[in-house]
Amino acid sequence: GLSDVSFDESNDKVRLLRKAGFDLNLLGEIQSWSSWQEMKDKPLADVLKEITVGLSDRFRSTKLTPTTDKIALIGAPGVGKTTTLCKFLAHEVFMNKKIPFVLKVENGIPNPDDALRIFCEVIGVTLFREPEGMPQVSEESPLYLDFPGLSLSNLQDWVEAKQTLDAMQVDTRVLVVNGAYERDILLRSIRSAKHLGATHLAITHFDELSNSTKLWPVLLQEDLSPLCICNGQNVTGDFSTNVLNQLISRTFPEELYARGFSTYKNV
Ligand SMILES: Nc1nc2c(ncn2[C@@H]2O[C@H](COP(=O)(O)OP(=O)(O)O)[C@@H](O)[C@H]2O)c(=O)[nH]1
Ligand SMILES: [Mg+2]
Repeated sequence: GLSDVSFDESNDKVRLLRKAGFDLNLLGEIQSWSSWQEMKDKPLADVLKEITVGLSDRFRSTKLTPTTDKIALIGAPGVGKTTTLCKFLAHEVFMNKKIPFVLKVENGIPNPDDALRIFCEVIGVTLFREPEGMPQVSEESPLYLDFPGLSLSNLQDWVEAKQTLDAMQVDTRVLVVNGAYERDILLRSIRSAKHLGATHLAITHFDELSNSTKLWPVLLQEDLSPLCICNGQNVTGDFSTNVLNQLISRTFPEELYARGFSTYKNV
C-alpha cells in the first residue's frame, strides 16, 4: 500500500513529478530502481528519458501470450466488456477480413444483448445464444464470447465462469477492467480473474484518465498479458493493441517535456 512508499522530497524531480500528478506508487517504484541513484541528479530531460526507457524495458519483459481462436471477454459489470468485444469484431471484419462469430453466455446471470445484437447485424456477424449449431471455429472464423458481469464480491460467479470456459475449451480469457477505477479495485479484479485462469488484460476508459502512470505498476506486477487499450465509446475506433505506445504517450504531461527541453537550453 501507499503507506510503504517513501519519497525523497529533497530531490527536485520527485517534487516535480508529484506536482504533475504522477502516480505515487509508480514514483515509489522508480526510486527503488538501481539506476535511480545515477539518474536522479541529471537534467530533467534525461530523467524523463531514462524513466521512459526503464518502463519500456520492464514492459517488454512481461509475459506475452498469443491469442487463440476462442476469445472470452470477462470482468465486473459495466467495465466495457461488450464494447471491447464489438471493437474486436469490427477489427476482425474490416482489418483482418475474417468472419468471426459471437456466443452470448448467461450462466444464470442476465446478460441483455440489444446493443450487441444490433452491432452484429450491422457488421454481418452471427450472434449465438447457445453453443448448439455454432459453426466450426478456425483461424478464419474465430469465436468471441460475451459474458455477463461477474461480481467482485461473489467468487462463485468466477468459479462458474471457469467451468463454462473449461467445458468449451476457451484458452484466451481476457479480463476487462475500467482503467479509471482505483488501483485497489483493479487489483481485486485481477485477483478474482486468477480464479478463472485469465490470460490477458484489456483496459477501457483510458480516455478518462489524466495520465497512464497508475496503470504501470498494475501491468508490470501482474502476469496477465496486456492485450489492448480502449479510448472511448466508439465501437469502430478508439482501440489499440499497442499497449506500450499508449502507456508511454500518456505517462508525462506535455508541460514536463517542455520543461525538460528548457533545462537543456539553460546548460
Ligand atoms: N469513455 C469510455 N466509455 C466506455 C469505454 N468502453 C466502454 N464504455 C462505456 O461504458 C459503458 C458500459 O459498457 P459495456 O460494454 O456495456 O460494459 P459491460 O457491462 O462490461 O459489457 C457503456 O456506456 C460504454 O459505452 C471506453 O473505453 N471509454
Ligand atoms: Mg455486456
